[in-house]
Parts: sequence; structure tokens; C-alpha cells
Amino acid sequence: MSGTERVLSGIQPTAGSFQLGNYLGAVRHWVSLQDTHDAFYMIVDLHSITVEQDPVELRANTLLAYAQLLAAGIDSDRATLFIQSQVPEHAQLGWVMQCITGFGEASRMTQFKDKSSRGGTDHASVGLFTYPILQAADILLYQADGVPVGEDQRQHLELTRDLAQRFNTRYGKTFTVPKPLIVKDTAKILDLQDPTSKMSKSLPTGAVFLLDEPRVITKKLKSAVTDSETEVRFDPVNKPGVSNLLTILATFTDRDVEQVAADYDGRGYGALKGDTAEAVVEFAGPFAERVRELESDPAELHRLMSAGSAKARVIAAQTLALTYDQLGLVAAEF
Ligand code: ATP
Ligand code: LTN
Repeated sequence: MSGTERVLSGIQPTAGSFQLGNYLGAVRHWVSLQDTHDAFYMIVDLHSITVEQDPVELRANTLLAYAQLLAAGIDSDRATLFIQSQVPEHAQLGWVMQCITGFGEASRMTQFKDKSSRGGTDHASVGLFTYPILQAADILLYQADGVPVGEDQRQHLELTRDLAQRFNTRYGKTFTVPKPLIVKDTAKILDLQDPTSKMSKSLPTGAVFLLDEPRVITKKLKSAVTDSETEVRFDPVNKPGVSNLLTILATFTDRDVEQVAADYDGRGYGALKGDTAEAVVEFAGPFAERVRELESDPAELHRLMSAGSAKARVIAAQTLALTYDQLGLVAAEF
């Protein structure tokens, strides 16, 4: 059943597989929200080309990302599940949003600073710089009320809200000002090798990929960096590595994190790592199997994608027409 509040979110097809943080911080919540909200979820392929992509891999990864969202439980009848580049209004509204964003304002986005510093700012594309502005367009096109994402996206959502308010003030009420929907407990799953940074698809050594073989998943979790103590305690500030494992285990087993921590009193890190690995594999095994099944019928995936994008486009076109009109752009009569 769909309610009236609308939610919208997106995920990049930047790797063959989703990582654990994508699932726990975002996709899991998308699945629950489709029962209570008018839900729009998309594969943001235009965002992924802000860094160089191999065309063959990008095409395959887009199909695979779509299959993973279905396998995770997104129902293409209940939610509108689509591909960003199949709805041309994203790029069109993206340009309009660039024109109301300050250069200094865009320069303050920390994700650009982090990502561009990896390869040197000289090598970063202008698209990577304007990435959050395209994201704002993605959200505003659908008049979304809420945006379910992980903690790393908070600053981009602040920018989106600022741009919506600015446009509405200058040109008259046009956009809904969206709220971030960030579920605190799982909003930032940490890198297993460097528990000071978030787990990310683009940092594969510390990431658990859901489509990895069970033995690879187990090995990664068992070699997670913890600390030099022995006490299992939920203390994200002083014990980020251990607390990260506790969060993962508690979420997959649907228990309270403090209770889970208490179970390991006197048992040490080895037991915690082993049980966490088991819980993740128990989810990832059947998930990978569903993905393989869906992947075996690419024609059906293409059909679902196109149907989803056609549905999304109806709304996107309405918002873009309104936006152009508010700006004073003259509509064509053909
Ligand atoms: P990349 O490394 O290519 O930037 P990513 O793994 O960070 O990719 P995105 O596609 O950028 O993944 O993010 C999809 C969703 O997953 C977003 O809502 C994001 O906030 C969430 N997410 C990503 N990593 C984590 C994490 N470590 N913990 C919680 N949520 C996360
Ligand atoms: N930047 C987001 C992906 C993204 C997104 C969106 C999320 C692009 N457009 C619109 C929510 C709403 C990320 O996950 N890195």
C-alpha cells in the first residue's frame, strides 16, 4: 500500500556488488519504506560517470545493481524503480540547479574534497565537483518529502534543501523542501581495515561485498581491525572496530546492540568476529542466489527498468515544465 508522503533515493552502479554499508545504511530502509510511502528508487548512473568508468562494466553493473535492489526486496510494482539516465530531466534540472549554486557553496562539499584528494584535485572532473548539485536535481524533480540515505549524504541533503528554498524564494513556490531520513544505528558502517572511515565500494580492501563468496566474506570479517584490548563493549568513540561488528551482528540478528555486546562478555573478539561472519553469510548467500536468478533473464530486467523510467518520467517532466516556466524560459509550441 502506498501512502501520500514521497521518498526518493539512489545508488551508484560503481562496483559489481553492493557493500554491507549500502545495504544496512540505505537499501534495507528503502525496502520498509515502500510499504508506507510513495517510493522512488534509482540507479544513479550519471553520478557514477563523474569518475572514469569502463563502458562494458558500467552497463553490466547497472543491470546488476538493478537486480540487487530487486533481490533485496524492492518490488517494482510497489515502488518506482528506475535508471537516472533514462529520464533526461535529471540532467536538465541539474543545469538549472548549477545556475543557482554558489561556487563557494559547492566548494564546501566534503565528499568532493575526500574523493578528489585520492587522485589529486587536478585529475578530478568538473562533474565530480558538481555531483551534489545533480543529486539535488534528482530529489527536487520528484518533489520528495524524505530521502533515506546514510550519514555521508547529510551535507548533500542540506545543499538540496538550501537550493529548494532559494529557488522557491526567487521564483515562487516550486519545490518541496525534502527531509533527510537517516537511521542513526546503521547510518555509518565502518571500513573493516580502517574503522575511522566509512565502508565504501571504492575502497574494496575494507569493504564486505554482498556478492562475494562466503569464504571471502568470512575472511574479511575475521580479519577486521579492532583494538589492543579484549573486552567486547559497545563504545563507538573508543572502540570503533568492535562497535562496528556489534552493529552489523545486531542488525542482521534483529537484536539490541547492548544485549549482543553482553553475550560476548568474557568471550573475546574471535567469537564476535566468527558469529558476525556467520550472520552476514546467512543473509548474503540467499541474496546472491536471487541476484543470479534475476540476472539470468536480462530481457526482463530491461523491461522492468524501462517501465520504471517511463513512470518516473511523467512526474519529472511535470516538475521540469513548471521550473522552466517559473524561470521565464519560453515554452515551444511544437
Ligand atoms: P562509492 O564508494 O562508489 O562512492 P558507496 O559505497 O559510498 O559508493 P553509494 O552508491 O555512494 O555507495 O551510496 C548508496 C547509499 O549507501 C547511500 O545512501 C549512502 O549513504 C549509503 N552508504 C554508503 N556507504 C555506507 C556506509 N558505510 N554506511 C552506511 N550507509 C552507507
Ligand atoms: N550521492 C548519493 C547517490 C545519489 C542520491 C541521489 C541519493 C544520487 N542522487 C538522490 C539520494 C537521492 C550517494 O549515495 N553517494
